[in-house]
Amino acid sequence: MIELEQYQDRVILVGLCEGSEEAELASLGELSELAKTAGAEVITQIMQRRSRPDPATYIGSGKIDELRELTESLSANGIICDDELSPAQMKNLQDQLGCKIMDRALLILDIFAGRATTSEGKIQVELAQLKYRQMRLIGMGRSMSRLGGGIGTRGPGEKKLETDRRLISERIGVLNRELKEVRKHRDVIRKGRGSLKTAAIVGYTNAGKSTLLNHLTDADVLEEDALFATLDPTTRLLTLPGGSGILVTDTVGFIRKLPHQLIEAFKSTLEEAMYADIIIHVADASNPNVSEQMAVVYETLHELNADGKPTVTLFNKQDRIEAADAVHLRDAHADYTIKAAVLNDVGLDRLKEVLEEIIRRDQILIERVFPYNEAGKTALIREQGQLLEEEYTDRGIKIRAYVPRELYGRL
Ligand SMILES: Nc1nc2c(ncn2[C@@H]2O[C@H](COP(=O)(O)OP(=O)(O)OP(=O)(O)O)[C@@H](O)[C@H]2O)c(=O)[nH]1
Ligand SMILES: [Mg+2]
Repeated sequence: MIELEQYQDRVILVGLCEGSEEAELASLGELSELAKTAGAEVITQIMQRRSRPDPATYIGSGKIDELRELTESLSANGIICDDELSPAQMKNLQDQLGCKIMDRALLILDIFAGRATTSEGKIQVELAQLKYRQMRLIGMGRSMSRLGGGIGTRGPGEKKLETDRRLISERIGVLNRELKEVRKHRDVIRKGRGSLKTAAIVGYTNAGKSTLLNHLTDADVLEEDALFATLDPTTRLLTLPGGSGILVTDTVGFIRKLPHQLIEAFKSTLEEAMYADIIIHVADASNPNVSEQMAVVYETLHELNADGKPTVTLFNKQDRIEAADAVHLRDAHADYTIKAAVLNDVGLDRLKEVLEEIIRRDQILIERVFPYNEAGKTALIREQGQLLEEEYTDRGIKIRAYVPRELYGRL
């Protein structure tokens, strides 16, 4: 039997330091995690201070010489830039360095491709990959078929790596139509939920979103110390202490510089956040960059038109930090903030209370006696509202309950 040697990217990371050095180092640290997740070996990283990327080559010419020497002496076979490269930048770097040039967007797409399991997830990733490739056909086509493996060659679209523009746009058309069907289907499901309130769990990748859904309900979603463990949304019914129900959805995590092709393609998944009544934002308080990560989450929500909803922020993983470090955490976007360690069920009771409070804002308290021939109405209240008291008297059923505004009208 012939064993094919596994191709591995041995890469050098390249970042631009436009603002603070600390921020760029954090960003490069994350890029390194992404690269490892995608199966590459990170050999070293370099950083150049510039106010903005060189439009032709991303980094300056002196840095390119330095990089060429490094690549040779360390026998690296790839470069990963921390920002999305334009097709021209990619081509020029490729010509001048003679090795495989990748960027952050390509890495993230590659990881998503490896993680997609449902047909919806696969369609979305393939679409995002094709759009990314379509833009860069000139720069990447030949080199990718020559290298024949590693990052950028994985995923649902792998077999269709032909560099034919026409084929790619035809395929994009097909995928777009498939996605439209998926969206329609999701729409129907959403409408079928009736007047039940919905909450979307959002947050930076690896913050603990899936762990939260699992500990609130018995969802059994994969939780893992890895970037982008979850791609497909999972929705479960959570019954709050007062008896009312709320649908909670766990979904894909955010990251800085998330490729716009992905956001575009993942709209049908991310719509769960767009249509939710309440946002539950999980932040990893033990991460030194938590403030920046939270900012990224709000920017992405804004891009999705999902901002401005009642928001609860969980400062998660409190078990990992000293109490003194936690005092400084603030979230101006949130209506409520809760210190939590969802892995140990800390903060969950408070979260449920808060969710109840938010739902109640939209509800009206009624106290009334319903004659026995109107028992159907009391059933509706039990289903959609929050029953506080129920008493069977000779005049009928005496009820004290919170009911949704729409239901109040019908009573
Ligand atoms: N120490 C500690 N670890 C936690 C806590 N909550 C979650 N984790 C861990 O954090 C890691 C990521 O958790 P997930 O629930 O998979 O995170 P996620 O936000 O769903 O991540 P993605 O799906 O990748 O975006 C796992 O290893 C969890 O066990 C916590 O309260 N304390
Ligand atoms: Mg998850």
